[in-house]
Amino acid sequence: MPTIKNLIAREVLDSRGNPTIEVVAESERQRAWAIVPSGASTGAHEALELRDGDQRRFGGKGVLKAVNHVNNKIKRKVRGMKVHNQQAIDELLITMDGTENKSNLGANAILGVSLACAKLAAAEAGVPLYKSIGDRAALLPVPMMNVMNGGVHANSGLEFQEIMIVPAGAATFREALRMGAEIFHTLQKLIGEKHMPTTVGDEGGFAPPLKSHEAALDLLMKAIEKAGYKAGQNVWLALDVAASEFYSRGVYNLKMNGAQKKVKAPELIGYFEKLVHKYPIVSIEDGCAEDDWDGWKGLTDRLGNKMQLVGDDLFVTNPKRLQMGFDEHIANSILIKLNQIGTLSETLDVMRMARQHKYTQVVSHRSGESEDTTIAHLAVGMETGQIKTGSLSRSDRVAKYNELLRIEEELGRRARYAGKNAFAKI
Ligand code: 2PG
Ligand code: MG
Repeated sequence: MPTIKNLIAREVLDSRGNPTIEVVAESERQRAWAIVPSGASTGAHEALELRDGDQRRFGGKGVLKAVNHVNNKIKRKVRGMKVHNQQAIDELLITMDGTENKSNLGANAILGVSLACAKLAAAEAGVPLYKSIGDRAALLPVPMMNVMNGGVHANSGLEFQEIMIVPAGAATFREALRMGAEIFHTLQKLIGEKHMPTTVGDEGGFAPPLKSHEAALDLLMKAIEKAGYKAGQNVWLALDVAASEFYSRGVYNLKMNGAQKKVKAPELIGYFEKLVHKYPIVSIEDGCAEDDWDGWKGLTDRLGNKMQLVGDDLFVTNPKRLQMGFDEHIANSILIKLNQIGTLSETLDVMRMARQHKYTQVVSHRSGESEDTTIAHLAVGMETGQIKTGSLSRSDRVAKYNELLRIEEELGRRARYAGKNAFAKI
């Protein structure tokens, strides 16, 4: 039985140029690494990302404390553990930390170790990570591609954080990716024709200064058509509203029908209903704020039987919050982000829980990413059928799509594309 011989942590940069932690795990014969991502529209109930707060380095964003925790305390305890016993490794990390939100060692330190060890175990077994997660897994996810960035990810002036295309009508993942790229480039041309900048936001999507969310949706519909596809037949739309970011004390402050408005949840939901009526939107993420359970209840009652309603900031990949969702019949889907909870084992548990309750799952990147492609493996290994990992530009986003291409090819005839079946409500 191979054991963990060494852990090495270091401070590296993420896709926004902010420091993050990389962990290398070594056994006698193998080594594996993982880089932890970082959010911007972070949910209030997420596990804690430990930052140094030392203003003399990276504006306080350094992660040397987390790095030191791995290189000292954690390494001492993890050394000698069996590589394949992920559960025991993760439990040790949780116990060592001893807090509810992993604020002691830092969820970034903990996740780096958890993932590096998982990859080391896969390397020792001589299989790719997706196979060591799900031995017989062969389902390629439908990508939700964030081609229009807004909210806190870009300064477009639009509150909706993400407007995504969903090529669920493709026959294979490879074809879905091509469709996405073609639509992305057509959209680029259309924005250029309007003499607007085609520079991109944090997740590689465009962020033109449009007057309304409808204008963005119209432009995207046009791009789909011009690229030769049919919206509502082979490509659909999805939103990440990220409503917590424009919510304060019961009031949502956003552009609706082209004008800045301050509204309560029922009016916001009415606005979504209007949009859903007009555009082929199959999924809305964080339509209400993270602690607005009443708003969420109304949203689920009014739209939950028509479409996918994804809880991101709402559930934060946390079993307790997800259980509240089941109990109150709130949302019908969960966004899965490893660093919201902090270990692979806990993430897999939440995913199993969601499956049992027939909530769909979308494995997700963070707005601050890296060359690490773990989430592609997680989506296939757990056969979630959906992934969101940004636009069709910038290597931190495209790296995940490229990894999915490799996995699809490796699976050969066994590979299946989740397609429309991934969405209970298409
Ligand atoms: C989200 C994510 C990823 P962030 O809100 O879904 O798109 O953004 O990582 O900034 O929380
Ligand atoms: Mg989100």
